[in-house]
Amino acid sequence: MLQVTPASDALAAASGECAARLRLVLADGLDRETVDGFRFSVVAVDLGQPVRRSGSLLVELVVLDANDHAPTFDRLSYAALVTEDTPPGHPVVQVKAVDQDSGLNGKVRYSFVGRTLAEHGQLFRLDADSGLITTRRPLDFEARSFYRLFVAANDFGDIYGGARLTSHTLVEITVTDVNDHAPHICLRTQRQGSTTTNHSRATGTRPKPAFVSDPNDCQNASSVTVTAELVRLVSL
Ligand SMILES: [Ca+2]
Ligand SMILES: [Ca+2]
Ligand SMILES: [Ca+2]
Repeated sequence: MLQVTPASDALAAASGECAARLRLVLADGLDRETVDGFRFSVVAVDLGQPVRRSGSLLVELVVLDANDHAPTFDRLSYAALVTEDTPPGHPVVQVKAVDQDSGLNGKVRYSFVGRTLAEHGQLFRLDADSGLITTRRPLDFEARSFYRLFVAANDFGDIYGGARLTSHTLVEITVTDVNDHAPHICLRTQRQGSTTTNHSRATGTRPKPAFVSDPNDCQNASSVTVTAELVRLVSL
């Protein structure tokens, strides 16, 4: 990859009267992430007679970094399940991106993209350094059971006056149900035609079949049907 200019023959021809100029030029591109340095010797030989003499120069070349890599997430997207009774501050999922550059060029900082931050930033928190997503507030399956969060990973390439490189990933969070709602019973009396709830039925009235609702998911609300039938039998 490296060559010595001028060539050794030219050096030898010029060495009789004055020092030759030595110039190193790149014959190919460098990649610090592949090879971050070179160490070699340049040897100058005269044409002396009867003995040729030589001198050498040890060259150590350090390849400095350029911000030529964007952070790369270890997955195209992330998915997590979380129960709705998860307490605030509880970890939900952790994203991870790596950047092959060195120093600040390779340091990764995570953030929600603007729209995600505006829509869900009050509910979810993303740690800028670790990529850990936690809850800020209690979740509610009955209010919303699915979230799509768009996360950006930035390096710090702009610190050196260059461009900051960015990658994105998608985090899908599914909130699962817990049985956090008791069935709500509504009784409609014949006499008043009015609605009472739970244990507030008036004495002497004959209720029609009860209407029972449960905002929980089907599985957690399935026992409501049995309960409702019992209420109706007792009432009749
Ligand atoms: Ca980088
Ligand atoms: Ca680099
Ligand atoms: Ca529930």
